[in-house]
Amino acid sequence: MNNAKSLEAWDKSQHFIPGGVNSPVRNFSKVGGNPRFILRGAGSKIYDIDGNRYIDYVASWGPLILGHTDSRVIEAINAAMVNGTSFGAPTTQETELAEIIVDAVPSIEKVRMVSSGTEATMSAIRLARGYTGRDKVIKIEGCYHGHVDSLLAEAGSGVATFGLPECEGIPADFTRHTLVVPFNDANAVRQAIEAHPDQIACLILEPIMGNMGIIPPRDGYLNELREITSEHGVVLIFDEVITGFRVAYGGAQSLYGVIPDMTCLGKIIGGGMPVGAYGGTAEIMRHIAPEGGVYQAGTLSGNPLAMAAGLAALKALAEPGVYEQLENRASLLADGLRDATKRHGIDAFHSRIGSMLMLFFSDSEVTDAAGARTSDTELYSRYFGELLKRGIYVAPSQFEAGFVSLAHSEADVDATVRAANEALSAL
Ligand code: KE4
Repeated sequence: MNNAKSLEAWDKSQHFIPGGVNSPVRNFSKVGGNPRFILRGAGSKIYDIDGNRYIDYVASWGPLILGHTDSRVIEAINAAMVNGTSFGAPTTQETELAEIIVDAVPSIEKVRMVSSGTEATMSAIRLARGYTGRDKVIKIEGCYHGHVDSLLAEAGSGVATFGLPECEGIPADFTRHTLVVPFNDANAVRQAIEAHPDQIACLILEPIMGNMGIIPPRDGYLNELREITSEHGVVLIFDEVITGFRVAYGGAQSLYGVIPDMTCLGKIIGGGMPVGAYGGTAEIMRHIAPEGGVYQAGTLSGNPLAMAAGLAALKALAEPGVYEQLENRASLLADGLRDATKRHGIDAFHSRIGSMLMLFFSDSEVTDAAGARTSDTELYSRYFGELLKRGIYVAPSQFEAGFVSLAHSEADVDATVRAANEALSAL
């Protein structure tokens, strides 16, 4: 597979852009090799500037649940574009998208649009702090909520000790109010709350972890979190930036029947355009400016092109049979990959919820971040490279998720399973 032009493009981009990319995970540093510079996408495929074609399971990290260049989305953007790209004034399309989200997501009575998932989670915890008058937040080890200073915290020495900055540039003070506890351990949350009575504003988590590979909640875990947080007046925030409209039209909260106080969204609701959103009960949301005293703003919030793309995407997802098709295609793929690792005698733990799936090269079940970290990431890197050679584009990191779209055909799945068998043989 020739990738001379991608190599040249990367060489040049590194002169002007840190790491040559506008988001770290794209530069293949976790898996080695050079990033492929993409020319275009179409349906389930992407094409790089050397003319190589890949079946794409990254899907722009989740947004493209309809596949690339879905005609409904492209036409919606084109129609919106001729009227203007941005006004900085309200449009009825923002209200229309808000209404769809309110109707679809059980926890959301009112919603504010922003331009990224990071903005959504950052604003949500600020609102929870303003609403409760409390300063501390609890997050789950291994959950990623965007690059929010106070949420880029790793576990302190003990359960009830405060988080430590997980990267340079974050003052220790910024994570001093952040408690970090393991996933799938409701007791740890109870302990952290009881150790700081009336001081915890919120608990924020991905209801299905999608940034450590994919780790589903244990039976009853989310229900217990709902009970504990209600008991102590702690705002429960589900970060559904990945899972919103992905695992079900109403997100993970509708799949598991556990309704948080607030929800963060992104990715799919923008149809591939820059978007994020946070919403919750009207009682909480009335504390956001201009109604309330918690400030949040954004030049391109509710951007007309993002609204047009998001509306087209969510209307398409509201069609009957959509989630059944996603489930059928993804389970076909997951079964094929599971058979492949078994046939090759390679220890792997396969994880899938709906159309998001990932495998860990591990001989045991992965139920939290610590478990994910014991998986063989070096083997994953080699597997990634062998798949890429064979025209299959999966996440360039073990600690991400794979996505099946409505554009993935059974032929795509068959081709992927065949390539996976060849890749595993080559390991
Ligand atoms: P953005 O700011 O990247 O739009 O969203 C941040 C975010 C918030 N919450 C969850 C659960 C997320 O997964 C994300 C971002 N996801 C990553 C990939 N897992 C985006 C890809 C990237 O960082 O390049």
